[in-house]
Amino acid sequence: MVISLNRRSKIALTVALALGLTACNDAQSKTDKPASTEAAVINTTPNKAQAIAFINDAEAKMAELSIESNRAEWIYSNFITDDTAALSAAVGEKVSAASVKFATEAAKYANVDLDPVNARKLNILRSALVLPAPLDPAKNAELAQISSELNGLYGKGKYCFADGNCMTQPELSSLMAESRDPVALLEAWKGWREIAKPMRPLFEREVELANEGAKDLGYANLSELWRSQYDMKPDDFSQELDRLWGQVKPLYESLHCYVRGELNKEYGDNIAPTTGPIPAHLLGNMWAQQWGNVYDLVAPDNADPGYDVTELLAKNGYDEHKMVKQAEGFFTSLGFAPLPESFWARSLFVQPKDRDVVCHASAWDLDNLDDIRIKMCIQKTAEDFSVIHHELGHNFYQRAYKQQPFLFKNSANDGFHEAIGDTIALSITPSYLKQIGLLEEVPDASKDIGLLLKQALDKIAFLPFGLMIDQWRWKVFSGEITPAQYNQAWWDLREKYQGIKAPVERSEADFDPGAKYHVPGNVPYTRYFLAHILQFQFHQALCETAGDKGPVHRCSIYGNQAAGEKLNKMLELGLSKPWPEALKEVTDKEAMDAKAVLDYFAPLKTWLDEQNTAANRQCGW
Ligand code: X8Z
Ligand code: ZN
Repeated sequence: MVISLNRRSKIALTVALALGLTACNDAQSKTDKPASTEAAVINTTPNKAQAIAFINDAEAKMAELSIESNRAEWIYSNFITDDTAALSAAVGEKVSAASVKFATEAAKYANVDLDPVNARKLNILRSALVLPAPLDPAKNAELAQISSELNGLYGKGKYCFADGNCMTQPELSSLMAESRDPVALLEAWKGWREIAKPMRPLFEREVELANEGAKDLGYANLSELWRSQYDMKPDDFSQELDRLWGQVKPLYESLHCYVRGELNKEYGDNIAPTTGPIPAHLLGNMWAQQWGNVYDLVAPDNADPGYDVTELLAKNGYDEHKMVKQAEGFFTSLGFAPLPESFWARSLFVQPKDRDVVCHASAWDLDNLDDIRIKMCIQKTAEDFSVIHHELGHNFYQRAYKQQPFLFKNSANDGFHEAIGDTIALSITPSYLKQIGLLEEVPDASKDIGLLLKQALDKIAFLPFGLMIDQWRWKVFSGEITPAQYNQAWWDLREKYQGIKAPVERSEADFDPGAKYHVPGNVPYTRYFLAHILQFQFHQALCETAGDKGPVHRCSIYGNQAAGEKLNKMLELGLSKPWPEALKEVTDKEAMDAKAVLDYFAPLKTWLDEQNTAANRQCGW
């Protein structure tokens, strides 16, 4: 997977060894000196050579361990059984012990004056952990086991309806997307959340152990550690998020107001009232995180573009493989090399009928070189066509930075990794669909509001969701939210940020956060909020590079090699530079800025406000 240091893979071995040798020779010459007062001082105060030797050794060991870990995790996620869970836990324990050992040791060199590359690597060794185990080996083993078990509980999750029909997560998600029957929607919504109840004690213990691990490493708690991974102070990062959210909040509120009003027309006052938070089961998505699936319910009367990508895919005989091939074609049109044969042979595209797999889409880099793959239970829908681009964005990023040393084989910050495929998917415009033969006629400019509304239902609706998950987790980690308040605090934040409420009463017997993959999976979520800002910055800048003169929501960079080159310049940096420098490669700016989001949706914002005023809607909740 692309997720963290604990879940990555092996380095270009030659690079690691070369670095390791240089440092080893250097360190060797120091220790070979006859004992003297000077040598004694060197022994107690670590010097530069010792620090570099440590970094190189740690980097090589982590690189090696990552291959073993990736293989075990790949097999576990593709074949969930008690045995593969045990193997996953065992390797997790090894990786965790090594990364905690190196992170602890790295602290010893904190005051050594190092060159920027090694200083950065040292910092990565110290802080790039998402599930730090306590130093106590028994607790490390316990944490690894809990982590595997939580993943398995999510992957194996099913809900069986009264008629005996059992559904997995992708099947329940399709129902949530397609059904307009509030009773069926409610049952699927409630049913899926049953799978999370048994996670609660495990999650509580996981938090306890990982917090202890974070403290062992010198952080106040796991929240501080997670927020330390953005080339700035943790509290400054929190403020940065507030700033970005402040920029987009008025747009979200206009959208919320409009959608709530339209849902009321469909479902009536009892099910979808015109005031207060929107019931979470009516928005076309299991978590009410993206609302594009209810576009048909809220589409503008005169500005609907008149096509549906799901239908176009079906009409043109697209199966799962063809959908991925088409997405690959976008990347190659920008100048990226095609995916290797092994990608096609080893990826999982279709949900197997005969076994439990983790269906949540992911991209993997098994050997940190060329063995890239995706694992996804693809549905033949517009939504999953986008998700495929998202996943391939990870794979093309991984391949672009494969020449970097292991510790820099990652994105500039985690939001960048999540933004690349989405940036490409923003170029799936009507003219692109025409170019690839899916669409016959490009709708004229009078249909722009429809196009923008569809996009906003996914991208703008997502923003507060992308933010609130870690607002909840950070408070859980810091102890501000206690286990007795897990579910109530979750819904308080859902209401505060999203203006969404549970459709039925919930209690502390429920554990609704566990019904979202990234909570049992321990994947930080703020990355997706950042990605939803960054992708608009990237898209705007790349369209400019491509010389596109039209409105940015009509721009597609398909086939533009200059845009591809610029993008690649940023991607190949990996994590070797602070993220503002990487950002500058594409955007010429060093700050994240939601202005690009506001520019993109400017005509829609005006239209939404007009609609809300005309309908005399009381916005807010
Ligand atoms: O988890 C994902 C990707 C894999 S990194 C499919 N996403 C978030 C989600 O599904 O909740 C992409 C958008 C947000
Ligand atoms: Zn992703």
